[in-house]
Amino acid sequence: TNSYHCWLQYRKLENAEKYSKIASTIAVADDTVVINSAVNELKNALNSMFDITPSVQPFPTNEYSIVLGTYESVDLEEFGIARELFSNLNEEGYLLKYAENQKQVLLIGKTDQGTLYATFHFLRILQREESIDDLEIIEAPKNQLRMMNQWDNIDGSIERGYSGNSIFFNDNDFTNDLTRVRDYARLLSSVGVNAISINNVNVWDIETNLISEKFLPKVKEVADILESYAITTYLSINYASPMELGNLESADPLNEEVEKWWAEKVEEIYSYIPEFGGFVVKADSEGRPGPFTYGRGHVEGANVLARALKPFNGKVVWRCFVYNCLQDWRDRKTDRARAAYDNFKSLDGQFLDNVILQIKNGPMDFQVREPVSPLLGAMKDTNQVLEFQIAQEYTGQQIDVCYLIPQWKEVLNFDTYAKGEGSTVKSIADGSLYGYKHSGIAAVSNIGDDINWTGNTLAQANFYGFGRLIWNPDLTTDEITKDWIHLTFGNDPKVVEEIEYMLLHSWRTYENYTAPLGVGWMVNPDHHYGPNVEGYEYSKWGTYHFADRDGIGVDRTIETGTGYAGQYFEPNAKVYNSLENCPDELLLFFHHVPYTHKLQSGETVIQHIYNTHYQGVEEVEDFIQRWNSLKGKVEDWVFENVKDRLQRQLENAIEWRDRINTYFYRKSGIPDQQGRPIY
Ligand code: BDP
Repeated sequence: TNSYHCWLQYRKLENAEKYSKIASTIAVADDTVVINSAVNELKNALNSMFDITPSVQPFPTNEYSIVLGTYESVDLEEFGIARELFSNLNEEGYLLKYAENQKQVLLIGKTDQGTLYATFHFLRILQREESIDDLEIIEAPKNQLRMMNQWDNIDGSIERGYSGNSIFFNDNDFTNDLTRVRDYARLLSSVGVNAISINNVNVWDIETNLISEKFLPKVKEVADILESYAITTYLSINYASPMELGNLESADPLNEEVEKWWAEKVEEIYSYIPEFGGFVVKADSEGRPGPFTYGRGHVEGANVLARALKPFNGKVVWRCFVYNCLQDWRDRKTDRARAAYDNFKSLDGQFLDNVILQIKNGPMDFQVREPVSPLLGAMKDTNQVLEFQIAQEYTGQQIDVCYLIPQWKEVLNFDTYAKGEGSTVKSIADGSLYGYKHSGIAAVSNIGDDINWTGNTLAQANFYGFGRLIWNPDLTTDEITKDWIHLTFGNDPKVVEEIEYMLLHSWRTYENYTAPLGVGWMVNPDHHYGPNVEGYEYSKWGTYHFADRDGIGVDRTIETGTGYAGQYFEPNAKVYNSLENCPDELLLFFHHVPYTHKLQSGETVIQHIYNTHYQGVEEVEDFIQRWNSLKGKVEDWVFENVKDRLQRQLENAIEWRDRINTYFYRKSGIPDQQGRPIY
């Protein structure tokens, strides 16, 4: 199936003539590994889109050509371009320009990395058959670190993976054939991702050895492939490594032997991989070891690693997903939502400057609807990176279609008011609000070794959209979505219209038939697919909805609740704290209310629950009709793939609807005003 190629299909062009002048020659001004990757990509793409074999020549050449180089290797003055154009661009920026003589298309990076991105951008233009007559585009990424986190285990399984096994690991080793790693690198760099951690954040016994001589040669092989697409490799580490690998008696970050062990370990890693990026660390979280064991905190914990990495320009990505996962549900004052802020806020300014705190977008855990984490923006002297989850753990597991770009846009545009009005999350992530030295956006990957990478082919849109969006958070959802559909499915207007409709409505639809009004959870424990209203209600994870016969919701107000609402800057704190002003979609996240409470929409909570759950199922039925109308217009394999998953989505939605509606009907005793059947 073509689905393997995702948005890099390089379909034959319908109107190839308009570019044919320049498409037969590639003129190359530099010889670097990254530029060679760009040349190869371009060669193969032109071959496939134009059905020609382009000749590759050194620049300069007199031929009509596509020129690949950097602003240092190509004499721009000769093309009437001022070099200063590049002085304001960051290292990853580039220029695309049809030279005035109309003989050369210039793909010019500030560095070779920029050239690679320029090439992928140009290929998008060709595939979408846009005019190049007035081509002049200057681009640079807004975010510095644009990172993918694999949750791959070395046995080949993937934590929260919904599309097969790992492409990196198999049977307690790296996979023999790294072809797919190379193709993955192409997909990543085509959307501008520049860093990756290749193993799960939960590092168990064998994975601990990834930083040992047993595996480092293999890590190097993988890192070389990724590096040839300008992607820096990171590893997740086990905080207890000094004990497990070094036979030390402790992993206390203030112990001198431990400090020395890390310093030597890091030196060893860099002797294999000079371009190594650093460590991703999940410490003192969900049973993983960390500095707490020794009476130390996150600062001491992270800084010992940072000191070791510093001489090599390495970074510590320290995750803030830290909470008490063994809490007593009867203690209503313990609130998991508070945890990240309570753990980290007071540590501002104490981390070394190569430490970056990685913070999930919401305070709980990637639910379909959560408020933005109040920790984002709350530490002005500490580097922060935002974490999204592309893997659809709580959003349909790549069976149900749930396009997350609209959700991420809302997060990025959210105003934290950290430094007054306009302190958006995107301005925190891009480092501009506080002048962070390092910052950016990371996400949990949704790919595996399924032939189409993502299980449901429509889930490719989340991967693509993540890359494009974090390159430039100001792109509109519409632009990103249209690009993905055209590149993946071609230009048939009916196909574009139906798929766009489904994608753009799918997040709301998923929200409609699952947990209502921001309260979250209500999923089956452990695997997290499908409804189970009380699945997490009486357990230790801190994930409750407190539904009883009188009402539902978590009181997180300042006066009578957990006080979580007070973690926000004003006016957000006031808005969330207020029953009247709290947005409907987050009402039950912040307030415990009777079922008859009237929402801002005018509906009661109970009637809203009934309505949205009927509506959610109807919307999935509508998606099915829309998709069925595309039979013969999209590749058969893809048609069947999505059709099959939509059917499973419908079953899932029905089950959710019936369980939720029945549960709340029985609890509240209030019938549906519209008299629809409740089972
Ligand atoms: C949760 C997942 C769990 C991860 C954890 C994390 O259920 O598998 O290990 O997040 O982010 O969403 O560390």
